[in-house]
Amino acid sequence: MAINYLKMPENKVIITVASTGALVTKKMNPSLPEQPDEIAQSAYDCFNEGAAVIHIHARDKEGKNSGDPAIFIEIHEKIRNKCNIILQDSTGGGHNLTVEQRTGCLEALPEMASLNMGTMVRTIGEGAGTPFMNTRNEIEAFVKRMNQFGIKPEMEVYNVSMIYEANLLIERGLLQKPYCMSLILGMAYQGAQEANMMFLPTYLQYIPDDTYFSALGIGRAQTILGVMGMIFGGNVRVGLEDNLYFQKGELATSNAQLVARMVRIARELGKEPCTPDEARKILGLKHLARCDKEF
Ligand code: KMH
Ligand code: ZN
Repeated sequence: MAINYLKMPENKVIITVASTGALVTKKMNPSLPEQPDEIAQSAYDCFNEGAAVIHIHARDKEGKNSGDPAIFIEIHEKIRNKCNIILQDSTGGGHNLTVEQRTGCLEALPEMASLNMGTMVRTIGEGAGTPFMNTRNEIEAFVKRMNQFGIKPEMEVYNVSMIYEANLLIERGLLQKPYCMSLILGMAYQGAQEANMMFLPTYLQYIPDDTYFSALGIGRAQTILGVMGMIFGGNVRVGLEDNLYFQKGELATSNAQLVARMVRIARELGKEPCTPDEARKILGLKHLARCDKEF
């Protein structure tokens, strides 16, 4: 079988930071940024360490997941006042949001948005036992909405069968090249692929041609999978959304600490982190109103 996914230039890697998430709380790690000022500061610190993309979740004033476009706009503006990191909003939302509410962030015109590629069941947190709904029709509706705005989907693939859903979207002409895909191992959902590192090469055998991938490991798998991802010519996602610890028994002190570690490892592998503008070019992002600031 030919393996034709797109490899990054050998000396480059795009680092995404997932700063906040939907399942984790300040009680679990007091360094988690939840409010717009905190998220913007974290984005800036991560940008300074080498992150090119920030994956954003919004919370209301009480810390509950929110799909309110006004909060996303506030976060975007606060980040844009500090740096030109690529804005990627989450349409995954959280257990308390309807599918409709999860599209709210798209009104805020991020440059990218996550696109979850299948339905699973939550196993932890307040939403344990409830389905994380992403039916085929819903995936299609999300992507059509993104296309209306010129927002690039970052497909979130939690198991090998979800690659088939990506192929369907491509067949229907709903995705533009290059495609972007997070390959996830170890998510705490029933139906998600466990964190066995051998699944990374399996994913890579089957992802569509013309796809750049980002390796996304949960918990302790974050660092190991990130390193493997870079070795296989891919990109990496780190951050407190996916991993609250710096190492066993030691909470991470910030998102920037996790980014800095991945950048150190990347440099040992002969790779420099892409700037946001380099990443925009490689990923073919459209120039949307919210990147209209000179830096
Ligand atoms: N928590 C990640 C494994 C989303 O926000 O849409 C997946 C994620 C999905 O970030
Ligand atoms: Zn997320």
